[in-house]
Amino acid sequence: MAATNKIGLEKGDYKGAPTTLCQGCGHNSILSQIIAACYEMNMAPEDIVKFSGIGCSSKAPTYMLDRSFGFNGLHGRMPAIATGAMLGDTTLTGIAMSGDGDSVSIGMGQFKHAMRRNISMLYIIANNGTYGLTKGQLSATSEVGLTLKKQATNALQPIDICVEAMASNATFVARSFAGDPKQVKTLIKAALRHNGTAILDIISPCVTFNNADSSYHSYGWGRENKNPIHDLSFIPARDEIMIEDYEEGTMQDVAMHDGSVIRLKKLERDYDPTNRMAAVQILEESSANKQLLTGLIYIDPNRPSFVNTLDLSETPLNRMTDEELRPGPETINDINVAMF
Ligand SMILES: Cc1ncc(C[n+]2csc(CCOP(=O)(O)OP(=O)(O)O)c2C)c(N)n1
Ligand code: SF4
Repeated sequence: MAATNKIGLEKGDYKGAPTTLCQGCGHNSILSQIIAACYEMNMAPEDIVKFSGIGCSSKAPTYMLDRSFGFNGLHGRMPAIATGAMLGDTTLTGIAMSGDGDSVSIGMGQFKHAMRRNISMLYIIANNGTYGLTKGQLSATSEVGLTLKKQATNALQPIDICVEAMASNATFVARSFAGDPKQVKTLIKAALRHNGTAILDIISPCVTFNNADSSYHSYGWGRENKNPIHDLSFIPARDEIMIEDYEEGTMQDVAMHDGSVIRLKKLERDYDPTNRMAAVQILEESSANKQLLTGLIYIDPNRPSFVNTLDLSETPLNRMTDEELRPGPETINDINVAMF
């Protein structure tokens, strides 16, 4: 008999339709880690809502969590749909999957406003430096000098997703590589517990259109240039925090709002992901040194999410009656009078 988690579900209960993405596509490995994280965190699929835009990456949510709710938006417009849904039902956990074309080329405005508002959701950008679905055009994250089949050589500066996230006051900024499933899964788990927008920029190679070893979004380049800033583990609230065999001074714990903890084990350098200036600096340094910096780059677990800022009622809006949602002219009048 297949193993079950604490809510009695098998891993298969978290799967979706069979993938139609190319074999070896990084997006498939990201999907596997989302499925594993939700299973291991004992999340009911019915309490999850998936969001996406347009692209191979945005098709991907079809291939996971088929018992969850799902919205597939217009190209680059997913954050607006997610904003509405996450305000409409505050009991759900949001998982957004987008691409560099979807979020950073056509959808940059929407992407930035989601972070500014701090909409509570895991927001993955499966970053392959190309438009895979439309057969391999250059994207806004393609590096200078990248030459793609049937395309000119890119002469324009790339947009760095994590730098943009920092500039937009995102409260959780991380980068990973689809070829590092352990780190991807740990970051997904932490992001699912974050009370705000958790940006996960995952380099996710497009094996069909952008996987030459010299390309910054390929498996070869990622494996050669990956530079993790720490070893991560995630300890859910209620699980006993085990004392592990780490040397003093080599570890840092960051507490999440629900009591879960992200434990960061120092690798080569001391790095504090709650230090905003350090985050901006390390991103600039890694870009200058042409390194694929991975790990939890920045976190602010204390800033209020959009729902907290708006001070929404305990009862989700989608559970209220028409009378409760439209209080009528007398109530509006009372409110106006009270404001004078
Ligand atoms: C308004 C609009 N413009 C252009 C397109 C064509 N189009 C579809 S997907 C896509 C890019 C997808 O790239 P990305 O988000 O990086 O996803 P990938 O396929 O690489 O995973 C484009 C330009 C569209 N569907 N709608
Ligand atoms: S075309 Fe590229 S991005 Fe699309 S499924 Fe194939 S490998 Fe993945």
